[in-house]
Formats: sequence, structure tokens, C-alpha cells
Amino acid sequence: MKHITLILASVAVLSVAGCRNAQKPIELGPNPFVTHIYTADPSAHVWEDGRLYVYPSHDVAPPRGCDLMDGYHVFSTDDMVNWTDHGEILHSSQVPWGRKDGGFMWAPDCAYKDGTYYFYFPHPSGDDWNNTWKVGIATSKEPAANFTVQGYLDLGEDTFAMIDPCVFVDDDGQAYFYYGGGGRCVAAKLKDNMIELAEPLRPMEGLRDFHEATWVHKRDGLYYISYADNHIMPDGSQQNRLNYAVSTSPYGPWEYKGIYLGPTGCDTSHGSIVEYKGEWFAFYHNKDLSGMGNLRSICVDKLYYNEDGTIKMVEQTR
Ligand code: FUB
Repeated sequence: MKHITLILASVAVLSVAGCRNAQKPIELGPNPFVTHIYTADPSAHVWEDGRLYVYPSHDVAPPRGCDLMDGYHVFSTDDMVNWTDHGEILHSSQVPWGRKDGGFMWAPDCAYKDGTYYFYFPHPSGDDWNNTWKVGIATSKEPAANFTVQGYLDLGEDTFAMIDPCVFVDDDGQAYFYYGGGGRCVAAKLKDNMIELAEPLRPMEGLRDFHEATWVHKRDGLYYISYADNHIMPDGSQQNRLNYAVSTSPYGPWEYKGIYLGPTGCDTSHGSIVEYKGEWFAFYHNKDLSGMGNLRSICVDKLYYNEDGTIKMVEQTR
């Protein structure tokens, strides 16, 4: 009898220990999760301090297209519910080579290497804004403060729609730079200094109906590229969706897989996919806060994969 009691007691201890190790699923708060300013184009990363940081662009009211977007705030969390606004990390007036009227601080991204955070932001250098884009680089020793503009990437002469930089750092530490706008998506390795290309840009093959908003992530050894398409609604309005394709290489060629985020109400769509505390999340923007497509707000929902690695449609929660 004593023996049986002992066995039962050990089973009980094991199952309590098992429970302790299993992580409780994260419960998300309401969307949009930033409501005191307008935000768009969220690039999410988890850095070494264990927090999740979001680098969005900042829509300005009253909107004039996307012309007046003038600077970047950074947000972070450690529970996906309570978010800290770290304030403005960069303003167009701090960009020495930027266009004199400012604005046009469009979708950014951030990368980390060897103790430095590299913030990549698209900004035009002239009045002919869509033909004078540059991808600026600001650096800091901190993820959300004290960024200083270092210059811009030399991406060649063809600067039309040179927007939406995305930097993916692979498991071996090699960084890949992507940009995509106006239907073109290209990529190249970055040098170790993270501010120069290591090779010529090459086109990303296999993407279907690519518009802009490139994001690259990796899961179980497979590379995923996601991007906005040119989707038109039955009523004739533009409402882009987020599509994705996969490859065994960060350069592609890419195998198109479909749409993972439907229309959000905005004409543009732009998002990122990131793993945090054992779960996957899709960041995107909608217009719920303002009712206006150019006054956008960042949102997050859970992202689930099928057994075969394909992505399930994201449920957009409110
Ligand atoms: O926010 C300005 C631009 O709108 C971004 O660069 C595009 O991706 C689109 O979201």
C-alpha cells in the first residue's frame, strides 16, 4: 500500500512540474494596440533583452496622402499587452541629405549586429520624391533611443520607388538587405559593417502580383517572404492584401503560396511576422481608429502554420 502511495505521489509531482514548464498561451489585448498616435508599417523584432520591439512609421493628421509622415516612434512590450512608447527616435529634420520639406519617412526596419542597432529608413533627397529615394541608416547602441544618421546605402542609380527596406539576419549572422516598391523586389547580402552591399542587387523571382512591403522570416529552415499585392475590391477601391512565398534560400527563387492577411480597410497593407515566447505573431495596420486609409494604426494577431509549413489566414481581431 505504501509503495502505491509513493508512486502516485511521484506521478503527481511530475505532472505539477510538467504544468510548470508548459507556457500559458499569450492573451492579446484589443487592436489597434497603439491609440495615442497613428502608426503604420510595423516591423517587429525580438532583441537580446527579451523584449519585442516594433518599428513602425507614423501617420500624421490631417493626412495628405503619405506625404507628411515625419518621424519614427518605437514601441516595446514583454507581454504583448502592455506597450511602452519610447518616443520619437528620428525626425526628417535630422536627415542631412533629406528633402528640404521633410515628410516621407516611410516604412522602416531595424537590425542588430555585434552590439549596434541599425535603423534603415526610406526617405527622398529631392522634391521629385518618388525618383529620389534613398535608404538611410541610423545607428545606436540602444534599441529605442539615441539613433544617429550615418548616411545611406549605395543602391545604384535607379532610385524610383526605392522604399520599404527589410533586413533579415540569418542564423549564421549573414545579413540580407531587401527593398521593394513599384512592383520591384530585390535583395543582396550586406557587408559585416551593415551599411554597404556586399554584392549587386538581384531580383526576387517567383513572387506573384508584388507591390511593396517586403518582410523575410525563417521557420524550421524554410525562408518566407511576405509582401503586399495590388488587390482591388469589387467596388473598385484598392485594398492590398499580404501574400507570401517560400524558398530554401533567402534569395529565392520563391514558390508562391497565397494570401495570409486579407484586406484591412486601408488601401495599403504592410506587416511583419515574428516569433515571441514560443508563438508566432502577424503585425499589420488597419484604419479602425480614424476611419481613414491614410491615418493607420498598428495591430497584432496570432499567426498559425499548417503541418506542411503553409500559413493559415490570420484572423483580424478587434
Ligand atoms: O507608409 C508609407 C508607405 O505606405 C509604405 O512605405 C508602404 O509600404 C505603404 O504602407
